[in-house]
Amino acid sequence: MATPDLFASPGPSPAERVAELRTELHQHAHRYYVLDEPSIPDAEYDRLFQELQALEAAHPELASPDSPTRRVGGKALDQFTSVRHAVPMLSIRTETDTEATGAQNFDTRVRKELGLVESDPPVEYVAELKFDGLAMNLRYENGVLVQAATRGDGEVGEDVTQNIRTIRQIPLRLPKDVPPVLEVRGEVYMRRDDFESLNEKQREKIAQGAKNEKTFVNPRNAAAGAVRQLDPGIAAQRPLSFFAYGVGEVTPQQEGGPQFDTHFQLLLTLKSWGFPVAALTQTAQGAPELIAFHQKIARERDQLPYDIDGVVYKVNSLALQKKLGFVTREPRWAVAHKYPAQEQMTTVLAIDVQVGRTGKLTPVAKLAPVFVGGVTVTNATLHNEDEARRKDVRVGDTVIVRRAGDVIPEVVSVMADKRVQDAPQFTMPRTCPVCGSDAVREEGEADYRCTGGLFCGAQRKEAILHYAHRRAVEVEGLGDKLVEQMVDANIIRTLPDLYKLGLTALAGLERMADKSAQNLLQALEKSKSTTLPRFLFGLGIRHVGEATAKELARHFGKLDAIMDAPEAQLLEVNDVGPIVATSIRTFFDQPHNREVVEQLRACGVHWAEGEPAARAPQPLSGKTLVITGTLPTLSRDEAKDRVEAAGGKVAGSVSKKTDYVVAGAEAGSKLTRAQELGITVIDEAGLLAMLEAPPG
Ligand code: I6G
Repeated sequence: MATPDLFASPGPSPAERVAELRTELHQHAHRYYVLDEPSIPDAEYDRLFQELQALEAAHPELASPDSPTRRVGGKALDQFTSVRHAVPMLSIRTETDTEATGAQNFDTRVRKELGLVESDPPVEYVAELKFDGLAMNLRYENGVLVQAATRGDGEVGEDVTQNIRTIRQIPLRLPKDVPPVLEVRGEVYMRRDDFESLNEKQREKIAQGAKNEKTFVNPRNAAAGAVRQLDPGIAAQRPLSFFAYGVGEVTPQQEGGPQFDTHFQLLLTLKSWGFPVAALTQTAQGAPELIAFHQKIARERDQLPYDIDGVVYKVNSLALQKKLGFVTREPRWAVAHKYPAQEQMTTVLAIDVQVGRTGKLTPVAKLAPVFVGGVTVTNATLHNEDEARRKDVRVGDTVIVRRAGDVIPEVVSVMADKRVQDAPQFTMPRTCPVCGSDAVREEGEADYRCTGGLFCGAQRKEAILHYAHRRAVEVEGLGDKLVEQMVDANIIRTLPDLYKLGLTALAGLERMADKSAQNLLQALEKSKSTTLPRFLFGLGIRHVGEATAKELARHFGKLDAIMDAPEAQLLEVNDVGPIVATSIRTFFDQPHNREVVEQLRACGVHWAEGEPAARAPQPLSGKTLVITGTLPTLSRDEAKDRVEAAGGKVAGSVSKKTDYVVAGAEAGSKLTRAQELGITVIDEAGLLAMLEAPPG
């Protein structure tokens, strides 16, 4: 049984809590609406807001006209001219029950208010999207846009006409038949792709030392920043979009002018006048169709090109809307039905560094579990060192986490004012957390990488697959499924374990028949006899591709010479620049990698070693060949190897620069092209003769 805590403080009284909440909400609202710098996620703001609403409902004596619950939005900024709305810009009630019951509750309320009974037909609604943007009132006089104003507190907004004029989707002039005064209401928002490229540009500016630039935490925040940008020139560079969803003042309706009976007709008319209306808008009969709409959009939400935080249901008949009227400034005929929030607050318990299959190190924030975007999240990627530094996430920090769709959750910002004192800055480790090898970040790259490719547990599968590849040491039949199984079953830990496999170990694997096991063992045996370039390539040294491996083998002749070569000597090799030389040196400086090479040799992997290349020209030095058709004895790969070993290059297509075309059976267009260009065509016998011939 839990012991009561005798020393626990009694907690604030309702009056104290109401005061606390009001102060806190005022501060957050100021940051959100006025400074466009939200400090808490919307969901957290909603939670505090609802707590205040509930307290005020339970204690009417605590009501106050300046409570945040009495306001629709934010206060107008002094920098913009204030605009008193001809018709107040209200907000709609939010249904926070994100399940189907949210839609059901709304329909039940509407039917009750209208005095409908069960046997009455379903109410017709319009179902729309609730964009995550800013509400805007566009005023047209005689068909010309004369003013654009933000919602502000619902009564008074800000005149942002200059900035809104830069939005291409907003018509500046309307067709002739529109009412003389027409206010169109809708949402200004930023598409996700536009948001990404804007932030990319911001990051570049910051990297180049721009002082007053910042990145934006989400598209809504970026859109708000653009709309309330004091310099319209800058606003014009911020890509905004618009969707219309209703009207404000409309006067007077002319004779023969458009008449609407329903909200849907109104939307169609707005569309015909040139306003963008969301294509997903539809009518819905009763609660079942509202629920179906909510579920359909939930499935499509992540693929939409813009953020939405819910859907909106409105009674379609304007006569019924009038009948339903308003309750405390919110229409009874509309509701916003939310989806689970995609941003939430939580704390960072630790920052771990994970190593990927290819050796990439990724810092990951370990989080106190938080329900966000419909799942419980405990990890959020910090991407790389620069991102982690830029966000300055530290252990113990309170952070905003975002999870949208199937995208990996990420930390969007840190609440610096909640930082634990003396929390140390995160630094990337200089050694791999899995195998202890050096972790290096190459010039011009964002990621640190583990250099213990042959030994590192995280890179095991990739290392084995690469070694066994057809163009490396080649172990026939050793594909990714099999490697996956063998590594997961711990039958092989490092490459040399491959050569210690026996029939019994293999027989235990899924779908491994006796015959396949024998074939694999034979293929392994065969792979022991290889060439130095193949072996070198098979080691998976970063930046050492097939061609570089061949150049290295030709230059040094022996593996030990390569393993011990200082960078200066490596730089003497054709095609080897500083990045490649450093990569080779770092790889062989890792004792674990050298051990693996020794063990492979001890297992019998061998090749013919040669002398360091005499600088004398080779038979095909400087020549480019194209191989086409089927050759009688050599495979395409073998022919390519032989040409390259003789100093030649093999190209994929015929051009004026081609010296010879080697044509086999059924050679097609490449042969025709060679004949057109007058290039010498030879057969396999001709090639073999050239390979034997002395250079010249
Ligand atoms: O804030 C809003 C978002 C979307 C709305 C709205 C809407 O319709 C799709 N509709 C109304 C009538 C209001 N606010 C007041």
